[in-house]
Amino acid sequence: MSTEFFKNIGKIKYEGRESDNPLAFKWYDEDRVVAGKPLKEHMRFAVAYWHTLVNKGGDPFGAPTETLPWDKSEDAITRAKDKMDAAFEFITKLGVPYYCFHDIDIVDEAPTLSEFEKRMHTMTDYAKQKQQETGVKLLWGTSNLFSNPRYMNGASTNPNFDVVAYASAQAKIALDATMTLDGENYVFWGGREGYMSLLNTDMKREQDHLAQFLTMCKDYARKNGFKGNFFIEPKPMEPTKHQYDYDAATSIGFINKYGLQDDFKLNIEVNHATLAGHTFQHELQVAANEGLLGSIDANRGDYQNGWDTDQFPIDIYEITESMLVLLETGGLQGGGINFDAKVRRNSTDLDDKFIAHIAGMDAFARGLICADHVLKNTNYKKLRTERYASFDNGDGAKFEKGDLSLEDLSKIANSKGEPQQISGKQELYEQIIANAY
Ligand code: XUL
Ligand code: CO
Repeated sequence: MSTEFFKNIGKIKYEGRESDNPLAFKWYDEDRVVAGKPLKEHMRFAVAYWHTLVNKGGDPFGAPTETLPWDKSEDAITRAKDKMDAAFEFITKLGVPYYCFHDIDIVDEAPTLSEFEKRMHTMTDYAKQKQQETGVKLLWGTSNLFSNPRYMNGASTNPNFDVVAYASAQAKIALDATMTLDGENYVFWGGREGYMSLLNTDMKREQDHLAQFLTMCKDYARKNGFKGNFFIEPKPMEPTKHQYDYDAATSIGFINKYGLQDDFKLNIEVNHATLAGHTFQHELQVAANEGLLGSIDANRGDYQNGWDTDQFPIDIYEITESMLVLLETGGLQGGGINFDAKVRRNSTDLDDKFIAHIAGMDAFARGLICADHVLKNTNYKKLRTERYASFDNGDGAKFEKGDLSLEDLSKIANSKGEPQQISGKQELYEQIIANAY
């Protein structure tokens, strides 16, 4: 029997909207059917290992604030096993079906690559057993190719080939771990795949190298039977000044340019969208329009400052708009909703981690329920469809089909004269969303 780390917390239950118990769901009734399927199937929630089990609240201005009871042993493997016991206890008590990890979240790096690989084998065996015991599954694995100082000039985009080779070897270990654990997807977030200064950077060469690296990883995993999706996670900056996977549109251009469209989709993160000067819903829509909306990293930024704060999602209005995109475009392809979010540095109780996830899960459930209500019981869809009615027949329909020339349009415009002014009715749409709660 492993140690119980979250001692005063039992299985989190759904108690409904009237409950004032902070350790119960108010909206996330996992079996409630919304838009044709249970909430748990829409959401496929995941716990992010790095924020909830690893992060101790250090920031550039101060030391860690949290003492994690599973982070005590002097021995790397014992410490990793304790951490994994805590992870599976947390995930099963919360009732979340998935988790996500970076290789070095699972176990510390070792002095050599081969020792690290050995550690990873030990820990994937341990994780496999834990998954079998609990039914918890791996939504995605990834490789941390940005924290170690060796990656200060980039990983696969490093100007030094030796670093590129090292990064590739590390990615191979993480791909192996993901496959051993039947991971459903694999993520590439290129934290340092970008530049700090264009002066010392051959951008085209670096982007070619990034594509080469992604292609090799994909080929290796496919050859070894991996059937899941590869996701690129866009972010415009931080830690680099400029990250190559800047936003959804840039990443789609990259995917198409390098012929990766059959295997790669996007993992859209809220705070990355806002850092890029977009809304979350904009990024979802851009990805969905291309058939590439794979997965979500759920969090939120602080809208008064401009960095990646990774706060837990709580903004129902933003989430409702986003869930509208999700419902209208057919949902996530292969992915789920991973809480890439951390409790604040001064939230130091162990139950804060539960409270944060519960509030985030409730916010997403509530947003989805509201979005479903908007689609089913309001004028929202009809209003938007009717805005484009002039293209449904006549010359508008001919234009859409490509049956009119510029001269034809000139004739039409001259005969019709000044177009009628038609209101965009933005406030009406906003009222509909605001009244859905
Ligand atoms: C960093 C970030 C990463 C990725 C995985 O901003 O979002 O945690 O999700 O590497
Ligand atoms: Co993320």
